Amino acid sequence: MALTPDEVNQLRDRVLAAQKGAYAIPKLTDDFPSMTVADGYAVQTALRRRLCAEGGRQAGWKIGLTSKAKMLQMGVSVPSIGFLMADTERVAGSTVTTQDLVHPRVECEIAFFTKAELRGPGCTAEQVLAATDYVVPALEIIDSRFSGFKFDLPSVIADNGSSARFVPGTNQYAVDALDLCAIHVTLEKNGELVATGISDAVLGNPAIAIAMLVNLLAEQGETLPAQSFVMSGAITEAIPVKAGDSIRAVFDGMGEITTQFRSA
Ligand code: OOG
Ligand code: MG
Repeated sequence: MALTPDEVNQLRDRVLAAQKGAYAIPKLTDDFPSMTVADGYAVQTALRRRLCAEGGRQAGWKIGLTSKAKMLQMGVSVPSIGFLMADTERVAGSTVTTQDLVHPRVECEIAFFTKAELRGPGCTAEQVLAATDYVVPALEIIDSRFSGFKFDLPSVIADNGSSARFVPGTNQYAVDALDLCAIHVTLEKNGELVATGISDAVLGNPAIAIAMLVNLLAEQGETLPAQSFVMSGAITEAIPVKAGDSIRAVFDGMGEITTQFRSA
Protein backbone atom coordinates (compact mmCIF):
# COMPACT_ATOMS: atom_id res chain seq x y z
CA MET A 1 0.00 0.00 0.00
CA ALA A 2 1.27 3.45 -0.92
CA LEU A 3 -1.62 5.50 0.53
CA THR A 4 -2.00 6.58 4.14
CA PRO A 5 -5.38 6.03 5.88
CA ASP A 6 -6.07 9.77 5.49
CA GLU A 7 -5.39 9.60 1.75
CA VAL A 8 -7.70 6.56 1.42
CA ASN A 9 -10.50 8.58 3.04
CA GLN A 10 -9.72 11.61 0.90
CA LEU A 11 -10.01 9.51 -2.29
CA ARG A 12 -13.19 7.82 -1.00
CA ASP A 13 -14.75 11.28 -0.62
CA ARG A 14 -13.51 12.39 -4.03
CA VAL A 15 -15.03 9.31 -5.75
CA LEU A 16 -18.25 9.49 -3.74
CA ALA A 17 -18.77 13.17 -4.64
CA ALA A 18 -18.22 12.41 -8.35
CA GLN A 19 -20.64 9.45 -8.18
CA LYS A 20 -23.36 11.45 -6.41
CA GLY A 21 -22.81 14.62 -8.44
CA ALA A 22 -22.42 12.71 -11.75
CA TYR A 23 -19.31 14.56 -12.84
CA ALA A 24 -15.99 13.38 -14.24
CA ILE A 25 -12.70 13.68 -12.34
CA PRO A 26 -9.11 12.90 -13.40
CA LYS A 27 -8.05 9.33 -12.72
CA LEU A 28 -6.74 9.02 -9.17
CA THR A 29 -3.23 7.93 -10.19
CA ASP A 30 -2.67 11.37 -11.78
CA ASP A 31 -2.42 12.76 -8.22
CA PHE A 32 -1.18 9.55 -6.55
CA PRO A 33 1.08 7.82 -9.13
CA SER A 34 2.32 5.23 -6.65
CA MET A 35 -1.21 4.06 -5.81
CA THR A 36 -1.43 0.23 -5.95
CA VAL A 37 -4.26 -2.24 -6.63
CA ALA A 38 -4.41 -2.86 -2.84
CA ASP A 39 -4.90 0.90 -2.36
CA GLY A 40 -7.72 0.81 -4.93
CA TYR A 41 -9.46 -1.91 -2.92
CA ALA A 42 -8.89 0.04 0.31
CA VAL A 43 -10.70 3.05 -1.24
CA GLN A 44 -13.47 0.76 -2.57
CA THR A 45 -13.99 -0.83 0.86
CA ALA A 46 -14.11 2.61 2.49
CA LEU A 47 -16.73 3.63 -0.11
CA ARG A 48 -18.83 0.52 0.60
CA ARG A 49 -18.67 1.12 4.37
CA ARG A 50 -19.67 4.76 3.91
CA LEU A 51 -22.68 3.93 1.68
CA CYS A 52 -23.84 1.25 4.17
CA ALA A 53 -23.35 3.67 7.10
CA GLU A 54 -25.56 6.17 5.22
CA GLY A 55 -28.34 3.55 5.21
CA GLY A 56 -27.61 1.88 1.86
CA ARG A 57 -27.93 -1.89 1.48
CA GLN A 58 -25.48 -4.01 -0.46
CA ALA A 59 -27.31 -6.15 -3.06
CA GLY A 60 -24.40 -8.22 -4.34
CA TRP A 61 -21.04 -8.17 -6.10
CA LYS A 62 -19.68 -7.79 -9.62
CA ILE A 63 -16.54 -8.85 -11.40
CA GLY A 64 -15.48 -7.04 -14.55
CA LEU A 65 -12.79 -6.88 -17.18
CA THR A 66 -13.23 -10.66 -17.52
CA SER A 67 -13.52 -10.76 -21.33
CA LYS A 68 -10.93 -10.03 -24.04
CA ALA A 69 -13.37 -7.56 -25.62
CA LYS A 70 -13.50 -5.54 -22.38
CA MET A 71 -9.78 -5.81 -21.63
CA LEU A 72 -8.95 -4.55 -25.14
CA GLN A 73 -11.58 -1.79 -24.94
CA MET A 74 -10.29 -0.51 -21.58
CA GLY A 75 -6.56 -1.30 -21.91
CA VAL A 76 -6.55 -3.25 -18.63
CA SER A 77 -5.58 -6.94 -18.50
CA VAL A 78 -6.60 -8.03 -14.98
CA PRO A 79 -10.21 -8.55 -13.76
CA SER A 80 -11.46 -6.42 -10.88
CA ILE A 81 -14.34 -6.78 -8.46
CA GLY A 82 -16.84 -4.29 -7.09
CA PHE A 83 -20.01 -4.18 -5.03
CA LEU A 84 -23.64 -3.61 -6.06
CA MET A 85 -25.91 -1.38 -3.93
CA ALA A 86 -29.65 -2.14 -3.80
CA ASP A 87 -30.63 1.40 -4.83
CA THR A 88 -28.79 0.99 -8.15
CA GLU A 89 -30.97 -1.95 -9.28
CA ARG A 90 -33.51 -1.24 -12.03
CA VAL A 91 -36.39 -3.46 -13.14
CA ALA A 92 -36.14 -5.04 -16.60
CA GLY A 93 -38.24 -3.06 -19.10
CA SER A 94 -38.10 0.13 -17.04
CA THR A 95 -36.48 3.48 -17.71
CA VAL A 96 -32.99 4.44 -16.59
CA THR A 97 -32.31 8.14 -16.08
CA THR A 98 -29.11 9.60 -17.53
CA GLN A 99 -29.11 12.98 -15.78
CA ASP A 100 -27.57 11.32 -12.71
CA LEU A 101 -24.86 9.56 -14.76
CA VAL A 102 -21.69 10.88 -16.46
CA HIS A 103 -21.25 8.85 -19.69
CA PRO A 104 -23.11 5.54 -19.31
CA ARG A 105 -22.40 2.38 -21.30
CA VAL A 106 -24.39 -0.86 -21.45
CA GLU A 107 -23.06 -4.42 -21.15
CA CYS A 108 -24.65 -7.90 -21.39
CA GLU A 109 -23.78 -10.32 -18.61
CA ILE A 110 -24.81 -13.57 -16.96
CA ALA A 111 -25.64 -13.12 -13.26
CA PHE A 112 -25.56 -15.86 -10.61
CA PHE A 113 -27.71 -16.23 -7.49
CA THR A 114 -26.15 -18.46 -4.84
CA LYS A 115 -27.72 -20.88 -2.35
CA ALA A 116 -24.61 -21.72 -0.30
CA GLU A 117 -21.62 -19.78 1.01
CA LEU A 118 -18.51 -19.76 -1.17
CA ARG A 119 -15.06 -19.09 0.24
CA GLY A 120 -11.57 -18.78 -1.19
CA PRO A 121 -8.72 -19.16 -1.69
CA GLY A 122 -8.87 -22.06 -4.12
CA CYS A 123 -12.57 -21.69 -5.02
CA THR A 124 -13.28 -23.52 -8.32
CA ALA A 125 -15.89 -23.19 -11.05
CA GLU A 126 -17.27 -26.60 -9.98
CA GLN A 127 -17.83 -25.28 -6.45
CA VAL A 128 -19.53 -22.19 -7.90
CA LEU A 129 -21.89 -24.32 -10.02
CA ALA A 130 -22.75 -26.54 -7.01
CA ALA A 131 -23.50 -23.43 -4.91
CA THR A 132 -25.60 -21.70 -7.60
CA ASP A 133 -29.35 -21.58 -7.12
CA TYR A 134 -29.99 -20.11 -10.59
CA VAL A 135 -28.60 -17.81 -13.27
CA VAL A 136 -30.32 -14.90 -15.03
CA PRO A 137 -29.40 -12.73 -17.99
CA ALA A 138 -28.57 -9.18 -16.92
CA LEU A 139 -27.61 -5.75 -18.19
CA GLU A 140 -25.02 -3.67 -16.44
CA ILE A 141 -24.88 0.07 -16.96
CA ILE A 142 -21.35 1.14 -16.16
CA ASP A 143 -20.32 4.76 -15.76
CA SER A 144 -16.69 5.55 -15.06
CA ARG A 145 -16.29 8.67 -12.98
CA PHE A 146 -13.01 9.31 -14.81
CA SER A 147 -12.66 11.79 -17.67
CA GLY A 148 -12.93 10.21 -21.10
CA PHE A 149 -13.77 6.80 -19.50
CA LYS A 150 -9.96 6.39 -19.23
CA PHE A 151 -8.35 4.79 -16.19
CA ASP A 152 -5.88 2.24 -14.88
CA LEU A 153 -6.53 -0.70 -12.56
CA PRO A 154 -6.02 1.06 -9.16
CA SER A 155 -8.29 3.96 -10.24
CA VAL A 156 -11.14 1.82 -11.63
CA ILE A 157 -11.12 -0.39 -8.53
CA ALA A 158 -11.38 2.69 -6.30
CA ASP A 159 -14.35 3.81 -8.46
CA ASN A 160 -16.05 0.47 -7.66
CA GLY A 161 -15.45 -1.00 -11.10
CA SER A 162 -17.50 1.78 -12.76
CA SER A 163 -20.64 0.29 -11.17
CA ALA A 164 -23.69 2.51 -11.82
CA ARG A 165 -26.93 0.53 -12.46
CA PHE A 166 -27.82 -3.12 -12.98
CA VAL A 167 -30.90 -4.70 -14.54
CA PRO A 168 -31.47 -8.40 -13.79
CA GLY A 169 -33.68 -10.34 -16.20
CA THR A 170 -36.69 -12.09 -14.74
CA ASN A 171 -36.19 -15.57 -16.26
CA GLN A 172 -34.29 -17.87 -13.88
CA TYR A 173 -32.38 -20.95 -15.10
CA ALA A 174 -30.78 -23.86 -13.27
CA VAL A 175 -27.14 -24.15 -14.30
CA ASP A 176 -27.66 -27.64 -15.73
CA ALA A 177 -30.59 -26.43 -17.87
CA LEU A 178 -28.27 -24.59 -20.25
CA ASP A 179 -24.72 -24.55 -21.60
CA LEU A 180 -23.19 -21.64 -19.70
CA CYS A 181 -20.26 -21.50 -22.16
CA ALA A 182 -22.43 -21.14 -25.26
CA ILE A 183 -25.00 -18.40 -24.66
CA HIS A 184 -25.11 -16.19 -27.74
CA VAL A 185 -26.01 -12.57 -26.97
CA THR A 186 -26.96 -9.73 -29.26
CA LEU A 187 -27.27 -6.11 -28.21
CA GLU A 188 -29.45 -3.71 -30.19
CA LYS A 189 -29.54 0.06 -29.75
CA ASN A 190 -32.54 1.83 -31.28
CA GLY A 191 -33.27 -1.29 -33.34
CA GLU A 192 -29.76 -1.57 -34.75
CA LEU A 193 -27.37 -4.43 -33.94
CA VAL A 194 -24.39 -2.90 -32.07
CA ALA A 195 -22.64 -5.87 -30.39
CA THR A 196 -22.66 -9.66 -30.33
CA GLY A 197 -20.81 -12.25 -28.27
CA ILE A 198 -20.81 -15.72 -26.77
CA SER A 199 -20.64 -16.31 -23.03
CA ASP A 200 -17.38 -18.29 -23.21
CA ALA A 201 -15.77 -14.89 -23.87
CA VAL A 202 -15.87 -14.53 -20.06
CA LEU A 203 -12.74 -16.50 -19.06
CA GLY A 204 -14.02 -19.54 -20.98
CA ASN A 205 -17.01 -19.91 -18.63
CA PRO A 206 -18.75 -17.25 -16.50
CA ALA A 207 -18.58 -19.66 -13.51
CA ILE A 208 -14.77 -19.25 -13.61
CA ALA A 209 -15.28 -15.50 -13.20
CA ILE A 210 -17.40 -16.07 -10.08
CA ALA A 211 -14.71 -18.37 -8.64
CA MET A 212 -12.15 -15.63 -9.33
CA LEU A 213 -14.36 -13.11 -7.52
CA VAL A 214 -14.60 -15.43 -4.50
CA ASN A 215 -10.80 -15.77 -4.48
CA LEU A 216 -10.33 -11.98 -4.73
CA LEU A 217 -12.82 -11.54 -1.85
CA ALA A 218 -10.73 -13.99 0.20
CA GLU A 219 -7.72 -11.70 -0.26
CA GLN A 220 -9.78 -9.03 1.51
CA GLY A 221 -10.77 -11.47 4.27
CA GLU A 222 -14.35 -11.87 2.98
CA THR A 223 -16.54 -14.75 1.84
CA LEU A 224 -19.49 -14.76 -0.56
CA PRO A 225 -22.57 -15.48 1.57
CA ALA A 226 -25.48 -17.67 0.43
CA GLN A 227 -28.23 -15.68 -1.35
CA SER A 228 -25.71 -13.48 -3.12
CA PHE A 229 -26.40 -11.89 -6.51
CA VAL A 230 -23.21 -11.73 -8.58
CA MET A 231 -22.58 -10.33 -12.07
CA SER A 232 -19.88 -12.27 -13.95
CA GLY A 233 -18.65 -9.60 -16.39
CA ALA A 234 -19.45 -8.29 -19.83
CA ILE A 235 -19.52 -10.72 -22.74
CA THR A 236 -19.14 -7.98 -25.39
CA GLU A 237 -17.60 -4.52 -25.32
CA ALA A 238 -19.67 -1.83 -23.59
CA ILE A 239 -21.92 0.38 -25.76
CA PRO A 240 -22.38 4.12 -24.98
CA VAL A 241 -25.99 5.25 -24.42
CA LYS A 242 -27.70 8.62 -23.99
CA ALA A 243 -31.17 9.95 -23.22
CA GLY A 244 -33.63 8.83 -25.90
CA ASP A 245 -31.89 5.52 -26.61
CA SER A 246 -33.61 2.18 -26.21
CA ILE A 247 -31.69 -1.03 -25.66
CA ARG A 248 -32.69 -4.64 -26.31
CA ALA A 249 -30.43 -7.51 -25.33
CA VAL A 250 -31.30 -11.01 -26.50
CA PHE A 251 -29.71 -13.94 -24.65
CA ASP A 252 -30.23 -17.06 -26.75
CA GLY A 253 -32.33 -19.51 -24.72
CA MET A 254 -32.61 -17.10 -21.77
CA GLY A 255 -34.98 -14.44 -23.11
CA GLU A 256 -34.44 -10.73 -23.57
CA ILE A 257 -34.09 -7.55 -21.51
CA THR A 258 -35.09 -4.11 -22.70
CA THR A 259 -34.50 -0.74 -21.14
CA GLN A 260 -35.09 2.87 -22.15
CA PHE A 261 -32.89 5.83 -21.33
CA ARG A 262 -34.43 9.20 -20.41
CA SER A 263 -32.84 12.34 -19.11
CA ALA A 264 -34.89 12.56 -15.87
C1 OOG B 1 -14.80 -1.41 -15.75
C2 OOG B 1 -15.94 -2.34 -15.45
C3 OOG B 1 -15.95 -3.52 -16.38
C4 OOG B 1 -17.19 -5.60 -17.07
O1 OOG B 1 -18.23 -6.25 -17.03
O2 OOG B 1 -16.21 -5.94 -17.75
C5 OOG B 1 -17.14 -4.37 -16.24
C6 OOG B 1 -15.08 -0.55 -16.95
O3 OOG B 1 -14.96 -1.03 -18.09
O4 OOG B 1 -15.41 0.63 -16.77
O5 OOG B 1 -18.07 -4.12 -15.52
MG1 MG C 1 -19.80 -5.29 -16.10
